[in-house]
Amino acid sequence: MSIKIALAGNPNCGKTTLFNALTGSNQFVGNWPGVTVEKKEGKLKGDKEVIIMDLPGIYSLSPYTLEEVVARNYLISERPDAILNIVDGTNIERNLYLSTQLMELGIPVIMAVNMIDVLEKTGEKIHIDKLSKRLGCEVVEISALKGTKTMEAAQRAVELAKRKNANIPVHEFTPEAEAVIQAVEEKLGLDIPVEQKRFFAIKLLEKDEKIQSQMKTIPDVSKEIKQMEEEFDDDTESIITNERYVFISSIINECCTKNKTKKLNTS
Ligand code: BGO
Repeated sequence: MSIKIALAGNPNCGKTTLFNALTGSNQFVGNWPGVTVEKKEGKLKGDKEVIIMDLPGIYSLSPYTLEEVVARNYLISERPDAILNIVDGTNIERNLYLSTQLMELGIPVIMAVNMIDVLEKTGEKIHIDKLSKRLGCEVVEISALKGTKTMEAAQRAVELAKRKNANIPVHEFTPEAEAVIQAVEEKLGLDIPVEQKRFFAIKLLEKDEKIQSQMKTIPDVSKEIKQMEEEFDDDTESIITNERYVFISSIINECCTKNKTKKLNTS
């Protein structure tokens, strides 16, 4: 049986460079069914049993762009064995917004922090042990361009896929938000496996109507939405976005340090 690893990340994070490095000429390019979004998959160099699926570059798992919908429908319905989440280390705060969402899907995630060659030059440091602990997932530093640790990242994704252990999201929003998410989770039907409940509960709270096509039973969560909007005096989508950014900024404060003395030498 082959192992499927999905490559997910923001546009410009180096995903194509990594995909090419991992698959070489073993690539198949087509379109996602019904849409003109490019679909690329390839076999991992040296291990033909491992399929790398290159998802479209996206900033979020929201329903606003074709790319986001294609990527999340694939992740939800096809359920790859693991997600290799590539993040641009020079822009990590923005990239983690997607990462926190990927980790709610109940699929094992490993994070590859890319552009490490640039960080070495600027003197910025990402403390990957701390980052790994805060996110509850393995983290590896890579340079897709230079080929540094790219194969190691893929091998670790394969090992993770074989272990089949989904990450348990360690991040928590404020207790008030968590209580509402919990209440929605309890209303979800048996068609939603336990490890995916957080993802679907948050999507329902965000009033994401497109997600309903992925669910057999759709609970009425209008009471929970009203409660949350009254408590936070905002709309639920903005509340959840804000909760994510608060969590991400606490991670950045703890895990990233800038070196003010070193400057990027562009020559
Ligand atoms: C150009 N290190 C460095 N330094 N650059 C990297 C790395 C890395 O580890 N990984 C990727 N890049 P994509 P998406 C470019 O194309 O893979 C660079 O969108 C240029 N092009 O080389 O395309 C990579 O698939 C002219 O840069 O990302 C590429 O996720 C001048 O990041 C860019 C400078 O990589 C995006 C860069 C004509």
